[in-house]
Amino acid sequence: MDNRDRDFLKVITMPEQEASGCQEKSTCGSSAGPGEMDPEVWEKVKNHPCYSEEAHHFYARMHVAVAPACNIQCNYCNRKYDCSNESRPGVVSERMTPELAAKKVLAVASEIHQMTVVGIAGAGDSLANPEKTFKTFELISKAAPDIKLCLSTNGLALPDMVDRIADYNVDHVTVTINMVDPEVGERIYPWIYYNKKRWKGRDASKILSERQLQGLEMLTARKILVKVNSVMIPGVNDEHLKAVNREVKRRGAFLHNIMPLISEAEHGTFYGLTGQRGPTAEELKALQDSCEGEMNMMRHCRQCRADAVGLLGEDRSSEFTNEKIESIEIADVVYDLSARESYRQKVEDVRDKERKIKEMLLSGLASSAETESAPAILVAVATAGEGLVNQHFGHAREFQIYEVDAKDAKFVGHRRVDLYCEGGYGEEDSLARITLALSDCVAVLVAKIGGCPKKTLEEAKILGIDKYAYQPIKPSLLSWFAEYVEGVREGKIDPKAATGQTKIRSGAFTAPASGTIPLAVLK
Ligand code: CLF
Ligand code: SF4
Repeated sequence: MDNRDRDFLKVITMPEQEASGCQEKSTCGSSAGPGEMDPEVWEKVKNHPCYSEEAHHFYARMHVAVAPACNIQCNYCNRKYDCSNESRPGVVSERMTPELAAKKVLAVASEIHQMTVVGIAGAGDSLANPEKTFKTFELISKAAPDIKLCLSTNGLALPDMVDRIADYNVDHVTVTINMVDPEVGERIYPWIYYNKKRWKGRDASKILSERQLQGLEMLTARKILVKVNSVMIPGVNDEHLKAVNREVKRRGAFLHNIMPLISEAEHGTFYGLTGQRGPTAEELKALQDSCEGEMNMMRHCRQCRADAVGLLGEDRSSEFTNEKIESIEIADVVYDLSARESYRQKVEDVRDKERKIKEMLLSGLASSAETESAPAILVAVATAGEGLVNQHFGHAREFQIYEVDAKDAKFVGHRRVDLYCEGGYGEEDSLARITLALSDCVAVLVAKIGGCPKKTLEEAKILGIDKYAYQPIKPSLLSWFAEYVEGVREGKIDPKAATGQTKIRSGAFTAPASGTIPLAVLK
């Protein structure tokens, strides 16, 4: 049991009188729990970190970059880098053979027991490389039968591949759909390669859109869960994504993940070179909010790389490079299925207890009429996982953002930041950037925070709160909301929330990250 397990158990054995909480509105979508979902669907999503917001606190995924080729061109992609439909540009993954990929899966699974899903999300399109993709699935399902298989595709080849996808028991498919109108599409896709021919302009987008929607219908008819990814491109498809949302919902998509365009000139993409900007955090949230009434929205995507390994908020790919995997003797890899199963059982016990504790805490929270009518606020949380406020401010590489009112604390996104505390010393430059990244939040809940960063944050009207250290996130947020409203009423808290159009820093954290993410993103 590591420190995080101990922290969590400390909380779930917390005496009742230490707890606080209020009425939690039942949630839907990727944040739903077992009581709010068809049991068959819950079985499929409960351990999948992308399909369940709750699961992403506990379970990890890994990608194997076995699919180098692509059959379309997106204006936000530079082939030098990974497929940006499901990863971020600017980082090149190591390409691998199906055999090396299967060996890597065994090596990672024997070390990271919470790794439950293997996805193929690049470096090009998984279904433009069907032999490599399906060979990889075949080898993995033989060697590691408890691991769920997942793939991501642009959808052009999808209708021809649905039978094979079903044959390999792939329960989760992501299709990137950025438009349902070829007029919009021709501003996103300069060409596609289909039926041995290169198609351009509106014809290309028409074929692509028809194939994507047909593939989506075929998958949902077979009860394969489909997540639709859409890249939000301001001025090109931002308003149009509401129509996309309606169309994919109508065809049975389970989840819609609207991701921000990442577009930097140094990535050499068409959009990067022509100055097309990505959305701000506020614009992205507003679009996600407006689609939420229509269907389940994913908000915890980290736009990971095509060889990402670990929990969604981390990336341990540097521990499992091709060179390291090649040097491992397969006979030395201990793939202990029962140890993995018993680990998962422990996690499920902890999740179950956590749910009960949350319900107990939430039902004990009283809220006044004043609290009930107070407007929602944004609050940041420093967490290392397991749904707890369990990270020091200075150790956070990202903050989770929750929208909180009297009834609900809803996960609405994350903000990636530079570490404030490097080698025991606070970095002033990092602090300035963190303050900017949290500028629309009124508080940040942390396990611990030093006096200096706390003062700087407070000058920007962001309160540093450490009284909920190692407690479950949602009840802590709801409890603090009541205090906040009270503090404002008594004049102890200045209600003026800091605001601003916060620039998004997207993509997966990569171990030695410095230098790989342009700081200009935050300037
Ligand atoms: Fe990978 Fe995608 Fe499967 Fe997840 S990622 S193939 S569904 S296992 Fe997840 Fe990463 Fe976002 Fe993708 S956080 S980019 S949504
Ligand atoms: Fe690039 Fe992926 Fe688009 Fe292909 S589908 S062009 S790899 S972003």
